[in-house]
Amino acid sequence: MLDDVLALVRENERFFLTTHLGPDGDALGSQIALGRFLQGLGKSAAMINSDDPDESLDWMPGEDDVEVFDGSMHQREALAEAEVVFILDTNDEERLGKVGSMVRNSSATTVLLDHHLQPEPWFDVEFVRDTAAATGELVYEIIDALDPSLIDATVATGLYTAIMTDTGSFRYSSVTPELHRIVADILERGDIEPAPIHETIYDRRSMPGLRLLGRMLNRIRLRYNGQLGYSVVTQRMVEDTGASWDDKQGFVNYVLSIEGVQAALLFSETDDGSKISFRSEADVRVDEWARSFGGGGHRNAAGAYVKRPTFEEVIEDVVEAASNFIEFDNPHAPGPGEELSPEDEEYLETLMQSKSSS
Ligand SMILES: [Mn+2]
Repeated sequence: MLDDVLALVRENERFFLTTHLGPDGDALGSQIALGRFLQGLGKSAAMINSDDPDESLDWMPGEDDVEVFDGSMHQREALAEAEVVFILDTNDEERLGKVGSMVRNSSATTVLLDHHLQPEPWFDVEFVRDTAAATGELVYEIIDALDPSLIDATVATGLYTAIMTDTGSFRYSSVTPELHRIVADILERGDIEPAPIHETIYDRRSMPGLRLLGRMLNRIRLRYNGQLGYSVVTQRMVEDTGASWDDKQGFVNYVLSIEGVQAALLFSETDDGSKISFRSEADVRVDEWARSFGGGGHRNAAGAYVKRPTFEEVIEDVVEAASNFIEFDNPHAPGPGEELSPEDEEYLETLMQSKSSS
């Protein structure tokens, strides 16, 4: 509950903040905003994660205060001395990486600030709302209740980035008039402009990244009468284009943007299996479907990691399972783009490639 969190902030002096592996805009933005706010209250706040954030976030003010866990003495001290540990934007020990078990076993009061479904049971205090647009929204509520005058440009940039990135730039169903009022307050108090933040995050695609996007778009397939779309990023595609794995961020949204598509999947090939991103339109849920493959997440955005011998097998299994979780309209009628078999498409793609390279 919010009140419990407010009391903990008022009554304690030493805080430790951590978030999930591969910190995204919401994870890092929420962490910096809350850490900076606590420091503004005159408290100590160590920000330590198991992993570096995505490169697209290295410009964020306050990012230098966030450390990657390296086992050093001062980091261990920071955790040992902390009275309160905040876990942000994940409710899953494993997703915290190396820091996970240390945090779970620490003598501090552990506080979960999060908007994912089905939290693990080990947190002492939970401030969780799965309808919140972002963890950043919850952090704003804490700050707003304690001392909103401490929202400076750093806090504001963190909160804005958190909310903007987790709402697909304010277009998901989690976006409400109230959220816009919160964002307006953040912009005013921090005296920051939104445009440069959007540009730094979204307009920094690399050429190899765009080529990878092109390859991914070429491989999109539709099923269930055009209501399910899926595509792949193979290790070969990444090597051929010279792209990095980070470049595929947001790719699945292109698949979901196809007219008629209600649910979209992106399969990324890894050394020992497949990483799957699930996305869906507002009234279609994908979280249970992801969970059935050992993953989890939100109603409209979830993920899973499947270790299987062949990539193709994973794709087949997950696509086949779709109809157990989603009610498609007239699923067996052939939809647009379903006339060619994957083999035919593959063959045409090879033809096109040999033409362009000759
Ligand atoms: Mn989030």
